[in-house]
Amino acid sequence: MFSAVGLITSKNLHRTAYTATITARRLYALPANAINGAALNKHPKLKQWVEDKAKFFKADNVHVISGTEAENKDLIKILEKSGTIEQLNPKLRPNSFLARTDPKDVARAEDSTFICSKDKKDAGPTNNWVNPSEMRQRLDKLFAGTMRGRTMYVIPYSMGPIGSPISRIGVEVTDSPYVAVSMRIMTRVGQPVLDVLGANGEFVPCVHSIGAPLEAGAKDVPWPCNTKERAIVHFPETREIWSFGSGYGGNSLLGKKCFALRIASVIARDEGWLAEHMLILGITDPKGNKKYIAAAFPSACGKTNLAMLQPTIPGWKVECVGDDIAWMKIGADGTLRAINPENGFFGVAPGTSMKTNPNAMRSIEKNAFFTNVAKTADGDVWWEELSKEPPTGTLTSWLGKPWTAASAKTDGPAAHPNSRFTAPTVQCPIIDPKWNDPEGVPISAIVFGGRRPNLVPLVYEANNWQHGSFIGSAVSSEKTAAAEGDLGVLRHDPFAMLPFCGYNMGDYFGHWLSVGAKAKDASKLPKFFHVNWFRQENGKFLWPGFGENSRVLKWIFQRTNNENVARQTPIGLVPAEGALDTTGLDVKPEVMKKLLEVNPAGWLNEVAALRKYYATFGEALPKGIKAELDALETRLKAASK
Ligand code: OXD
Ligand code: MN
Repeated sequence: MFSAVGLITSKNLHRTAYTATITARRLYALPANAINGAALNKHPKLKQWVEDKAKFFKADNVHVISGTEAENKDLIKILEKSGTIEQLNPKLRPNSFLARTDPKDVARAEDSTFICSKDKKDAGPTNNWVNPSEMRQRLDKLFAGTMRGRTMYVIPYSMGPIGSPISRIGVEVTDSPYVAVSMRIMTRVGQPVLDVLGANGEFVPCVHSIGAPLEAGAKDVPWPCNTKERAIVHFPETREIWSFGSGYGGNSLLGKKCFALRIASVIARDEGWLAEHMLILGITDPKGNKKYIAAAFPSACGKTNLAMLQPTIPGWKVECVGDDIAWMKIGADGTLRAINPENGFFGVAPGTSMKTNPNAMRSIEKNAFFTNVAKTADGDVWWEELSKEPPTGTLTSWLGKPWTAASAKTDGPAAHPNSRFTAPTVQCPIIDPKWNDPEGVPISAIVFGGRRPNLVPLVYEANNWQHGSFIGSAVSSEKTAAAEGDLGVLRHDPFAMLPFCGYNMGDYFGHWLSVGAKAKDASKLPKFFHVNWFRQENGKFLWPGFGENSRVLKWIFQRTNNENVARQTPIGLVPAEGALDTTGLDVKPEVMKKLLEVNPAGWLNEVAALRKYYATFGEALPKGIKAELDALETRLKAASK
C-alpha cells in the first residue's frame, strides 16, 4: 500500500533510505533508524497519518527523527553539502553553524498567517480568516507532490518536559533538514517522545513544506523556499497546523508560535489556563528571598535581554526560566504556576552583546545555529552592535557578499535586522534550577511592555487583576523587524499576542478576566505592571535599560511584598518620589521625573485611540475591559481639572 514512497516498517525505512543514497537526486542521505520505524508502528493513528502525508506529498524518502547525536551529525552533513549551512571556526565557536536564507524569507509572514475556525467570528478581527473548506482546497493544491525529490522528516516533539502532565506532544513532518535540526534545539524531540505517545497518545499534527519540489536532475539551491505561495495555517477546532512556503523559524518551527501560542491558546481557553508570549525569570533579593516574574513584550522588544538580565544593583540575582513563551495555570496551592514549554532560545542577534546581554552571549558560545548574521574573516559571527566597530578584515554579509564598515552605506547592515541565534536553554549560565520543573514556578508579577517613545512611564502598577488585564489588552508598540512590514509604526499589540492569539482577541480578553475571577484566593495571584524602557527625548532614550532595568524589577519585587513605595495616579501606581533605587545611576533627577510622569491630557488621547480600537471587537469586547477604560477616562478627566 505504501510502496510508492516505500517506508515506515523498520525494514522499509532502511531500504528506502539506502535507495535514496543511490538515486543521485540527493546529495547525501541519512542512514535509516530501524528503532524509530518500529516505534511508529506502535501508534497506528500516527503511522497512518505519516503514511498518508508521505504519499500525498510524494516524498522520496521518509526519516523519523530519533533525536540521537549521530543522527544530528548526519543531518548537519546534509545541510553542509547542500550549502544551507556552513560550520563556523570551531576554535572560536565550537560545533556552531551559520545559515543564510533566501533574502525574501527572513521573518514571520503575518499577512500569510491564518486562523481557519469554522466561524469567522471565532478568529476575530485581528486574525486573517479563510473558510476551512476553502483553505483545505488551497492546501491540497499546494501540498500535492510538494516533497518530490526530498526527504520527509517526521519529528515527534514535546512542548514541556517529556512525560510531564502539563506537556503537550506534536508531530511535525517537514521537508527541511534545517527545521529538523532546529527543532532538536528548540524542543525535546525523538524516540523518548514516541515512547510517551505509546499506542494511542494524542498529538497535534503539524505539516510543513518549503514548497519547492526538486525535480529529477534539477539543481537544488542552498535555501529552497516558495516566496510566491506562502500560507501558515491553523485549524483551531481540529488542532492542526499546515505551513507552506517558508523555512524561516517563526513560520517553520511549528512547536513555537504555531503550537505553543496559537493552538495552545485555544486549548488553554477550553481548559482554563493561559498560553502566553512571555518570558519567565526568577529574582532573588540580597536576603535570599526569591520570586518569579512573567513578562510579555512584542517581538524583538528585549524579552531575551530581560530574561537573562545581569543586575547592576548589588546583591540582586536574576535567573532565567524562559525567554519567549509561558504556559500558566492556577496550581493546587492557589498560585499562578508557569512553565517554559521550549527547550532552546531563538533570539534576535543584532543588539545582543557582552554589554547588553552577557548571559545570552555565553549561551551561544558553542552548539549554536546562527541565521542571517554576518561572518568574520576568521570564521566567527558578527552583527550590528555586537561590538562598537566591526572586526578588522572583510566580513561576509547576511547576503553572502563581501562587507566592510565603509560599504555599509551602500550595502546595508552586515546582519539582517531579524537575524537570529538558536541555542539550547541549558547553555544559559543563569538558567534557573527550576526551569524544567513540571510543577512550574509560582508567578508573583506579570509585566507588560512595549516600545513607546512618548507618554508611557518607566513603570506603573495595576490596581487589581481586572485592571491588569485591561493594561495587557491596551499594549501598543512600535513595529520591529521580527515580522514583515513597516518598521517603527505604532500598533496595538494586546498582551503582545497580536500575531499569536489563535481565536477572537475579544474572547481572549474575556478569558484573562475569567481566570482571575475564578481564582479561589485573590491574595495569591500575581500583581500586574507595565514597563517602558524606550521613552525618548530628541531621539535619545531617557532610560539606560539593560542591566539597569534591575532597578525597576526591584521596585516590582517590593510591590509584590506590598511595600509602601508607590503613589497613586489616574493610570495606576507609580514609584513614590525617591522610591526607585537610583543609587550610582547616571540619570538626572529631572529625567527621572520625566520618566515617571503621568500626563492626563496625553493619556486622554490614548483613551480615545483605545476606544476606537476596542470598537473593532464589537460584542466580543468584555464588559470588564470596557468598564476599566471608562473608569480610566473618569480618573483622567478628574485629574486634568
Ligand atoms: C519570536 C517572535 O521569534 O516573537 O520570538 O517573533
Ligand atoms: Mn516571540
